Amino acid sequence: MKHILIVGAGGQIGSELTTYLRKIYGNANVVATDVRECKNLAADGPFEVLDALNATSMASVVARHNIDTIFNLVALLSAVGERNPQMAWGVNMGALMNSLEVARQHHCALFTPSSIGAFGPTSPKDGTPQDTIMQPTTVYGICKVTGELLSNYYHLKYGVDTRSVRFPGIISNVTQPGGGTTDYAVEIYYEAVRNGKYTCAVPSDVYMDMIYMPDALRACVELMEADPRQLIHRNSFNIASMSFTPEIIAAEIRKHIPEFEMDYYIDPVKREIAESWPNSLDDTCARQEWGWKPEWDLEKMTTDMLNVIRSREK
Ligand code: AKB
Repeated sequence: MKHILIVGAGGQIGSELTTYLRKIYGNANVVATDVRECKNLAADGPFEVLDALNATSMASVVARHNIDTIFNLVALLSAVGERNPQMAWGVNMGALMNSLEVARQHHCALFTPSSIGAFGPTSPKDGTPQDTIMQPTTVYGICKVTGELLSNYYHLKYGVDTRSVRFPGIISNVTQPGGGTTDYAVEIYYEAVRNGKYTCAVPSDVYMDMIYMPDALRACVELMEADPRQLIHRNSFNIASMSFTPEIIAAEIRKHIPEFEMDYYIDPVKREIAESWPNSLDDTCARQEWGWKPEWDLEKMTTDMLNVIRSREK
């Protein structure tokens, strides 16, 4: 990766991935784009307003900046997708199709995140394997499975260097996620610090895989830098680092804030989605094919999240 384009850089992953990549590859070599102005991303490197649904504009940015690697981070997440499935399909698949085509025409590598949402109620629940039944029941999941297949197709048919990981819920303290089922695991830390209590929309006993942002960012770079000869899979790798329920994360927060209280006001859409997803993924293939190894667990992450949020809220 020498000249990188990030599409959808204003979101939860993009806002931190831009900074992370700029530190590694140099500010001038990482072009951040989003459908909206993002002053923070424009402050230390190239930024352009780009509608990912406009393939001509995307191709023009790629050509002007001599891009060799594209990160397509445009996504309407699982819960918001259920409110407007047609729009979710249009945005998620439109951005992917344009990224694939621009990558094919301009000889770029392409990273597009998939998700635990690519699995569904018929997938094995515990230690969900890399290659297994994938029949998601959300439009988001259907986009992710289609995206994985289409990305593999572009690799097999046109030789495009497409790669991807199936992200768990990502927990971070820079940009809040929006419209996801796993968002509770971010909100809970902010509410614990600000108000000492949190009302959770996901049932207390539902396990989902989660990952701390530093591990998620490292996974993107390590996969894109991996020797292609080692990759048996491409789109998309299971990665895992921790799996917990709302009750378990609340108990971890209480180690730092003993008076922290949590109650529940269940969102039926989020309940159905959360219950349809795996409890935990098996990430053996990512470990074997490109050396994936998480560095953060729930305990370490909770200490860090609370410290960062506390210092910022002072
Ligand atoms: C969501 O909850 O929709 C996302 C995801 C797991 O892909 N965070």
